[in-house]
Amino acid sequence: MSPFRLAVMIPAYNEEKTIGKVISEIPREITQIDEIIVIVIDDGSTDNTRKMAFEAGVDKVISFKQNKGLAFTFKKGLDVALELNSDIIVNIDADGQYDGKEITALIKPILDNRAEIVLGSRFKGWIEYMPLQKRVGNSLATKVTNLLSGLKFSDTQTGFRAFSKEAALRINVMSNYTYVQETIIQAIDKRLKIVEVPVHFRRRKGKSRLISNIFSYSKRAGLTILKTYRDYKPLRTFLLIGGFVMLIGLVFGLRVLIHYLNTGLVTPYLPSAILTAVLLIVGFQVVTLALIADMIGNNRKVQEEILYLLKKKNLTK
Ligand SMILES: Nc1nc2c(ncn2[C@@H]2O[C@H](COP(=O)(O)OP(=O)(O)O)[C@@H](O)[C@H]2O)c(=O)[nH]1
Ligand SMILES: [Mg+2]
Repeated sequence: MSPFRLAVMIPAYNEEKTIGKVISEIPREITQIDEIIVIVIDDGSTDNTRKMAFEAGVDKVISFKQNKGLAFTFKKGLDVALELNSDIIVNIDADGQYDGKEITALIKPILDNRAEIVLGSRFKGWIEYMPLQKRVGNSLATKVTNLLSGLKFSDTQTGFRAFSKEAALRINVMSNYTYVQETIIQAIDKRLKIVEVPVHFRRRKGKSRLISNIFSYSKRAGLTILKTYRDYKPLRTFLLIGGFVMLIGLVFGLRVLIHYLNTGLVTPYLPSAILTAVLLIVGFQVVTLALIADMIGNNRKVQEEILYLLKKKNLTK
């Protein structure tokens, strides 16, 4: 039987100061795991991230020539880990905020066959320091993701996660910017069991690489969340929009109708009547769009299944 392998991937962008410590904290032995490989995906760092990673004993470094974004890097990390025939893949940030020693607890639900994905929850765990802005942003993003996914997580933004091989094969990250919510929404749609494990979150040394401005982050992350929802729930998305437009049309139409029934005249309410007609037509068109979007969605499911089988065949042995 081939050895049971754990890959720990670390996306890093100019993290020379912390990457060494992150790597050194990763356990080199865990019961039930035969082999542990540490992979750094260096996203076009212009400092000594690569060098420091090697000094700390990393097993593999993938370097991009230019910065490609965290989500792209994450996707590449999953692919590389699968190519190395990993059975479990852990993602940990390069800034040292998460503690690699907790990987043992993080992967336990997968080893116990209780989960396909494990989220290291900071909010169920212990937060040394998180600026107010981020606290609010995180809780807001978690609420939105929960609303769209219909489940109740405490921390959907965490960068400390574990994936089974099956989950890694199933998930297709589309965004370039952030993978955190997209992976959760997809996983739920694909019926991959997710559990949360409490983790420690330390104060960040140095400035955030990802979030320079909370508003621009919210905009980009929000757009990614909405697009993912649209892609995975096309029928519901467009029915909601179309239905809403038609409902407003009906509200205006009701006035016209009541007046017409009472007096037999439409003329005093002509603007309302025109508005009603326009809203009903537009709403109806969006409802029709829902049917087409649903067909495209079904197509996507078939394509994702093909991609899964291809990945399984080509990326894993
Ligand atoms: N690959 C890649 N990683 C990034 C990028 N920006 C941030 N990261 C990494 O993503 C992780 C989270 O970023 P961080 O700056 O800690 O974000 P924050 O903790 O949410 O403020 C860290 O390991 C960063 O090195 C990027 O553009 N590309
Ligand atoms: Mg961080």
